Amino acid sequence: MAVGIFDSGLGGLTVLDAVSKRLPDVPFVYYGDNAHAPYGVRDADDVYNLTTQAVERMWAEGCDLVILACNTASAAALRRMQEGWIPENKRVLGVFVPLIEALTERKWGDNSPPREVEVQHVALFATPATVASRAFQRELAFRAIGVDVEAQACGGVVDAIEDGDMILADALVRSHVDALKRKMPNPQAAILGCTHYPLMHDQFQDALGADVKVYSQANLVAESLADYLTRHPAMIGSGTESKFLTSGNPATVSTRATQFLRREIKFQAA
Ligand code: DGN
Repeated sequence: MAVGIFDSGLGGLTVLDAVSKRLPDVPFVYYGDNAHAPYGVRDADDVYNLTTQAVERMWAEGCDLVILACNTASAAALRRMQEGWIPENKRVLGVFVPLIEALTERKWGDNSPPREVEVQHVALFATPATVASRAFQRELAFRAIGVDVEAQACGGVVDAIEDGDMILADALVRSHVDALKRKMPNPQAAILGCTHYPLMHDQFQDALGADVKVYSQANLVAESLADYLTRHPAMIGSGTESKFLTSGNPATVSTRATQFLRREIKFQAA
């Protein structure tokens, strides 16, 4: 048994990296659905079906707790899964709530009514599917009032990063930030709502300007998971080593993952 980390492909490795640093003694099973990536351009039903299949695969590995590290899956599938699909003894958590709790300065599980918060103008950068879902705005509305969110679908950035073309990724980030600023000239905070964007954190910060607070997910998810496991220690599991599974070709995915994370990662067939 171990904690499961799911992503459509490689991007969730940014989350895996942060949680492994924060929780070095916890074994993880990472599952990348590389055969069906990217999810960011798929419709909501498709993302839901792929995500539920992947979560069932992780349950078969003994992962009673699964983190959907993928924003697109969290946005398009998580609420629907939580409405009766998940059995009593399992948990599936997403990546939006830790981010929104940080933005709204709430503690984990604070279910008090929505209230006014300090930030009023928030820029959201995410994949087209995440932006179309409006899941971020919906989750935010449960916790805060009076926040104006302007979303920018950042087409092309995930592919450029996965192709290792950082010059193109940089140019795309700058053009998406320019497009956002035409709609919202003075955001106070920016949310990087995609697993890949922490790798472009400095470029987003540079294009947005130093006075915009940029929220990146990986570390916030790691803190939130550490807090959750303190309260639910049985979910930690008893395995010893982390394991990496992929629905794609293990050799190809291992090579790309090693480049992506700049440390050796060896995937097995799921
Ligand atoms: N993992 C996806 C996300 O966080 O939205 C990005 C990759 C993709 O499937 N487009």
